[in-house]
Amino acid sequence: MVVSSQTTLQNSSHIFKTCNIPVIDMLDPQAKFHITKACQEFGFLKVVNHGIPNETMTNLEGDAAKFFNLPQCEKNKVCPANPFGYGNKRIGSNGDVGWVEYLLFTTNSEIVSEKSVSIPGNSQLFWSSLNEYVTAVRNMACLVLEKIADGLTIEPKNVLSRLLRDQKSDSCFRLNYYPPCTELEALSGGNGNLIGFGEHTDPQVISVIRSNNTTGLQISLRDGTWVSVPPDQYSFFIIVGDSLQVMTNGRFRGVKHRVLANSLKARLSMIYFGGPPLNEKIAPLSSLMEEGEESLYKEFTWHEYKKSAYKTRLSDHRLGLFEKKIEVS
Ligand code: GA4
Repeated sequence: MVVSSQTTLQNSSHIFKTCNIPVIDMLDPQAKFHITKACQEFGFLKVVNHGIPNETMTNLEGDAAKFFNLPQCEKNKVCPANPFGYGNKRIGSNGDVGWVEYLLFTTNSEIVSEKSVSIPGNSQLFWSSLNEYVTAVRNMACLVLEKIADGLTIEPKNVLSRLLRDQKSDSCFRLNYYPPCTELEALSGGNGNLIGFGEHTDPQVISVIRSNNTTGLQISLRDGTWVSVPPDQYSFFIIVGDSLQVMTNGRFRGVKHRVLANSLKARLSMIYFGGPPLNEKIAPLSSLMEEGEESLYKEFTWHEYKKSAYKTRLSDHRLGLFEKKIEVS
């Protein structure tokens, strides 16, 4: 495992540290151990040597940029995100706002449904770049999950990846566009930190994020400090979701992350959220539990968790409702 160098990074008027984010070389025979360690310590890691052609990323990036550069009235013709569709500043339906525009799609293990969102113009190229990208990234997410199973020495090897490969996998995909904010100082109330996408954990199993070369993404370390993640358009970042936290009975932690607006450059990110089928029970994997170990969570299905999560605000501690209260005698 390589660790990225420690630097500081200027994000508008505030200086945020960047930390030693684990970098995993997928071709390294030891990758399974490094990934597992990174998921335990950070819930976050960067993947290099992933084998996904750069073209797969840049094609979609180009098509997405074309969409977000359309006149506002054209973008407004796309169905408003509820939750799937085009969104502008409003995130979810519980009052969260951010300096962001987005397209949110639903996807199972095979295809990003064209029915969920109607893209203006001749959208065939858009859909083909999108499906090519999502297929490649899903395969990579499955490989990462298989390495995790291996690293944790649990059987079968596909115990986690099967959730994303299931035909009924309830996954989604999001294109986020953060326009440069020239009024950043004024809008941020003078502290220079305007929220692009507010702090949150992802409810699913695993998320894979790729962005253009613009800063903004930050993760929260276990001690609560926010650190900036230096952008890298050739790599992918893996985020542990709430469901994986539960399946590992808290050995892995869903990482809190957020995006800050940038005053100069637009940020464009693409995120695949790998989720289980709706009827899947989300519970600690029995092959991982030690003798006498009890689940930290109440029993629930992905459908129950998702329903509850979509009623929360971004920064809420969504898993709290499902944690077993420890009795102190
Ligand atoms: C966070 C992860 C994904 O982007 C998402 C988001 C969803 C949305 O944008 O509609 C949510 C958010 C996310 C969690 C809490 C609820 C639902 C916005 C929100 C306030 C698509 C997801 O699955 O959960």
